[in-house]
Amino acid sequence: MNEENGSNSLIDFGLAEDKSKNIIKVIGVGGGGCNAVNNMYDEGIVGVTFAACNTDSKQLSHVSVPVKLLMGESGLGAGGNPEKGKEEAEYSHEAIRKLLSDGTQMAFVTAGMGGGTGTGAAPLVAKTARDMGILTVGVVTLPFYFEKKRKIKKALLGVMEMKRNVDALDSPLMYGNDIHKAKKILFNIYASDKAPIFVREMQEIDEFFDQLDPNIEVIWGIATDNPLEDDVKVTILATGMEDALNEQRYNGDNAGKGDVIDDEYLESVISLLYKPMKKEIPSIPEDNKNAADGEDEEPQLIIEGGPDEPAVVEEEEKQPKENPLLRRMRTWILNSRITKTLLAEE
Ligand SMILES: Nc1nc2c(ncn2[C@@H]2O[C@H](COP(=O)(O)OP(=O)(O)OP(=O)(O)O)[C@@H](O)[C@H]2O)c(=O)[nH]1
Ligand SMILES: [Mg+2]
Repeated sequence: MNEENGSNSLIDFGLAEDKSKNIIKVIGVGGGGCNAVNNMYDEGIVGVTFAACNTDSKQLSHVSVPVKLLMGESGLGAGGNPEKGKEEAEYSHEAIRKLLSDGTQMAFVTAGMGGGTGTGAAPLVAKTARDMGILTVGVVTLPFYFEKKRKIKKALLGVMEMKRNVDALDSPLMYGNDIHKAKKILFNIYASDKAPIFVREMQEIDEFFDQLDPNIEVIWGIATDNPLEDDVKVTILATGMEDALNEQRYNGDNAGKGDVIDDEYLESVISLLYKPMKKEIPSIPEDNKNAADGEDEEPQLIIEGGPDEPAVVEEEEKQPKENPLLRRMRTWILNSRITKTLLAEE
């Protein structure tokens, strides 16, 4: 019933407000976080509401998400300083609470770690949500390796702070990335009315899930997305994977040191998370081509464009090591008409 339209009748056929759309909110914090929510908003993702929070008024003015919150007073950004980002968020604590007081029951807080706002303010936004009893998930990215270690270390400290303030932190970069070890998967398939999903394609999905932990908990759904036309889009949210940070903490040299986070620890986490992608192709050197197995020989690198005939290398070996989750998905995509995949990171 709608009392606001002045009707006293018992039966009111006026349009009811859809309150369910407020249940899930995706909040972008900082430049990277706001870019992420902006992309989702522009893509027309339905069923969730978006909010963009930043300390940088200029960046915020370019965001098309209608709900925006300028945190802090200056409007000038946090200049790469997480402490400043945190202070600005603390200043706007009440406004953050208000933003979440619209019936939100689940919040995804997303940020690019490594700058000032996302790194410093996102944990506070997450804490505010969780303190309000909202199921809070963090989705963060770490800097690219080319952004260098100083920034990566700053980002890792932010991630650790984030972990303390969310119910299940998720980032494809944060874990060993092995979806085989996932404990829970939230899975949605989008197809157009013109080209709905076929049973045959559902069997492909079966095959994909057959490769995962048999005890995995799967929640899934199908939704219509007509602009996809002949394509299909899949959204996967996988949680419960091995956490490289925790593994290192409990199994590495720092095991038992509690919350001590020193440079050595950060260095060791970086070497775990940023494994170099080597494209080394072992080959038998010309002189030893006929030698039995060449067991004692060091594998040689083939220099591309060299005078020798190229070694015949299995396609599998040529491929650089990459995120197994993405590789799995790609394998799967090749077998079906799914051409677009949206993962938490992409
Ligand atoms: N993939 C991707 N990563 C981004 C993007 N923008 C920022 N990032 C990442 O997020 C990190 C933090 O950058 P920002 O989000 O711009 O920083 P901020 O949180 O706004 O912090 P300040 O500007 O210092 O207040 C960067 O180091 C990048 O690794 C983006 O558009 N795409
Ligand atoms: Mg910024």
